[in-house]
Amino acid sequence: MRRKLAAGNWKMNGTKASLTELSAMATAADGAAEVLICPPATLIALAADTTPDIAIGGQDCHTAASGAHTGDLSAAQLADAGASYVILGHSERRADHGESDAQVRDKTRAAWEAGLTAVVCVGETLEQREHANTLDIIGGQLAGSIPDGATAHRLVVAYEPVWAIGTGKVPTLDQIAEVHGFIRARLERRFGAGVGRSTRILYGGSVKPSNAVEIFAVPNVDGALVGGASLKATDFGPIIEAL
Ligand code: G2H
Repeated sequence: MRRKLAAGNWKMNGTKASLTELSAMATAADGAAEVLICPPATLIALAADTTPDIAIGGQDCHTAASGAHTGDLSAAQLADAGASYVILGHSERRADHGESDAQVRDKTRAAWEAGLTAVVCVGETLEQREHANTLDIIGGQLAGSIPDGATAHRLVVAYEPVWAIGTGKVPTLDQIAEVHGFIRARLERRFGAGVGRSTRILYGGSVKPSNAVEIFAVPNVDGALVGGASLKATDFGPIIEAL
């Protein structure tokens, strides 16, 4: 049985004042679904201290455990601040910082060593979808970004079509079903049926209260990675309740 997960990615948004949203979000959670918020790193410790009912995560980590890497954060530091998850390989990291699949794989390994669950993101661009090689792209990202040794406890996969992120455009339900089914099959093939069937696969990209119910009804959708609509409890609360 896969426990549903509503994950909020605050990206570079939020200040200490934003944390007042968390208690209202916790109210929407009835305990059946898991709620995760990944705030900017400046807020992780405070968020973890103030809201025990919500899991807290980072948005990136370095491949190394410590060292001379100005401005970076290690997975161990995220864990020390109270994080239990970290988002890795988000398309904004891949585009803005040139992150490769191999780097995402090494970061995932570092996250596991620190005891964090990695939310590994994959997704095609519009050009890739229009050239009909979406599944090839996703297959390559999965193979390159996830290290050997995945378990359902330490891995969550997020399918985020790049063209749907922050644009208001959402794939059809059939398109979501096709990619999530493909990801499930790849996880089963590589890690075995037990791990493959119990690993959660999230959909991400312009999830809103108005489309959450129908997206969550798609086979192999175990929750969502939500950006803009995770900043306010008035938006994220109904998404949590739709799970
Ligand atoms: C995709 C998503 C969160 P949004 O990046 O990871 O953002 O919901 O704003 O499209």
